[in-house]
Amino acid sequence: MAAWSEARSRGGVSEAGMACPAGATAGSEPTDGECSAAGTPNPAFRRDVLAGLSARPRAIPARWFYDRRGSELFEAITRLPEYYLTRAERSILTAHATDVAALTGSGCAVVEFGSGSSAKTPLLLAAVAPSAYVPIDISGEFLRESVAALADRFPELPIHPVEGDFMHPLVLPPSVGDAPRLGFFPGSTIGNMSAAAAVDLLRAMADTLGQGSKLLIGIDRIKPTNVLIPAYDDAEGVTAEFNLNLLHRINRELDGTLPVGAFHHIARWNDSEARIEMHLEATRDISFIVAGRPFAISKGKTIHTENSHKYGPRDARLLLRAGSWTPIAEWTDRDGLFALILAEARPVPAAP
Ligand code: SAH
Ligand code: AVI
Repeated sequence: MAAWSEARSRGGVSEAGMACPAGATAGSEPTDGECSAAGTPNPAFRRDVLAGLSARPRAIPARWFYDRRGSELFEAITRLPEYYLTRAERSILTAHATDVAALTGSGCAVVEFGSGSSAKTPLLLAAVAPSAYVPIDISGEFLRESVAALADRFPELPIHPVEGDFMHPLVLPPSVGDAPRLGFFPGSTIGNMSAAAAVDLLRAMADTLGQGSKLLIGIDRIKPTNVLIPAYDDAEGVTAEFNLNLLHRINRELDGTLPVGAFHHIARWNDSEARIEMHLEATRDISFIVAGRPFAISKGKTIHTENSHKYGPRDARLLLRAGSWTPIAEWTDRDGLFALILAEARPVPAAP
């Protein structure tokens, strides 16, 4: 919770419909590249990249994948035959959105964390008939376009997009009012965090949404590596392009000279951590500049760009409980690949 409190004083969110600097909380940082003042690199991106390239092992947080191109590439990934996650979660929502609505009731405000294209969201919105929808995403331009498409489909629904980093504190737009809150965190984006960061985020979500609110969360399950690895290293090379786009983004936004062609996409299963790791491996010794600073990487060394943790059914429920959420219902797809869990923010009884 310390990180959350510290971040709270820094701000970090803005209503996406507004110009970034005007909408942002005082002292907040821009999110995607377009929100930077002309020619000024996003300070948080610059800080994370310089720190990540200086650290050993080298690692850059996965949230920086999502500039406009990164968001488009992720959408292309969701349509790949190997990437079962989106199809599985969509099939669960198709089959069970009415069951979700029976437990949440109608008229709640739906707050979606990492909404991206909001492509699956209509399945939920149509079932729960919400009073408002608050999509939150770091990828500002993509968020605005997704909201425009959704507004065409749900013309009566008040939509309050928030551009920002959901790891930073979030104050819901006042226009959301007092309606009960339903958090929606699909896609297994929770898996992109360490367990500690996931628990902090879940607790922060419970604080933001309030006691008695509900959370519908998608969590990918542990499964054999012959299914997992192709999902993160597809035959067409779209995931490789998604991974390498981070280097293009660094070159574009931070005056980088990274030779992108000298890096190779890697997806590997780390069994003891129960996660897929994505790395960019140097195929030769490389020297380059980022934001005026010199760096070097030897052949065979990597930049760690993403973790995608997978959870067994009990692990997932334990994670939610650790994050202050009590699971109340759970659904899976026909093949048990993916789980959608409905949980409630409840005071935890003092007894063991
Ligand atoms: N929910 C969609 C998209 C998942 S991709 C789906 O299920 O298909 C992950 C999304 O989360 C992207 O749109 C990305 O821009 C957003 N995202 C990742 N890290 C974020 C962060 N720290 N704060 C806000 N949005 C974030
Ligand atoms: C958004 N997130 C849950 C995706 C995942 O599966 O970890 C991002 C992704 N990375 C590679 N492919 C998709």
